Amino acid sequence: MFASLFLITLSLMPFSFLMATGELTETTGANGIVEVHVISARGLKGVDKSGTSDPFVRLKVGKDHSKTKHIKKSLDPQWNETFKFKVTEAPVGLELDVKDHNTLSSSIALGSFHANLWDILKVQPGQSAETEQWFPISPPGSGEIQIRLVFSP
Ligand SMILES: [Ca+2]
Repeated sequence: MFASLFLITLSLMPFSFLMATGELTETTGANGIVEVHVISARGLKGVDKSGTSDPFVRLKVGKDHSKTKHIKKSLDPQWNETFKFKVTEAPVGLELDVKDHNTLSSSIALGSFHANLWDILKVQPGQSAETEQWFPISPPGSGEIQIRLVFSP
C-alpha cells in the first residue's frame, strides 16, 4: 500500500525534481576530495546553423558547481579540464550538463549525465581510488562523455 502510493507520488513529481534527486541511489562513499577530469565527448548533437555546436560542460558535485570552457564548432570536443570538490560519505549527486555556448543568446542543452558519484567511484575508507569511463548522455542519441574521477581521502 505504502509502496504503490509512493510510486504514484513519484510519477506526479516534476521532471526536474526527478533529475535532481530521484535518480540518486543510497550508495555511500567516504569523506575527502574528488577531482573530476572532464576529458572529452563524442557524437554530440549539432544545434548551430553550421551543423556543429560550441560545447561546454556545467558540472555539479553535491551543491558545488563549475564549468569548462567552450570548444568552438565541435561535436567531439576535448576539454581536458580538472575540477576539485570536497565530498562526504553520504550519497553525492554528480551532474554533467553538456550545453552549446552562444555569444548573443542563452546556451542550449545538449544532454546530461546524472548519477550518484559513489556508484561510479568505488572507495574504501582511508584509500584513494580512480576510474576513467565513457558515459552515455541522456536523452539517448546525444553522444557520450569521458571523465576521470580521482578520490583522495
Ligand atoms: Ca552555439
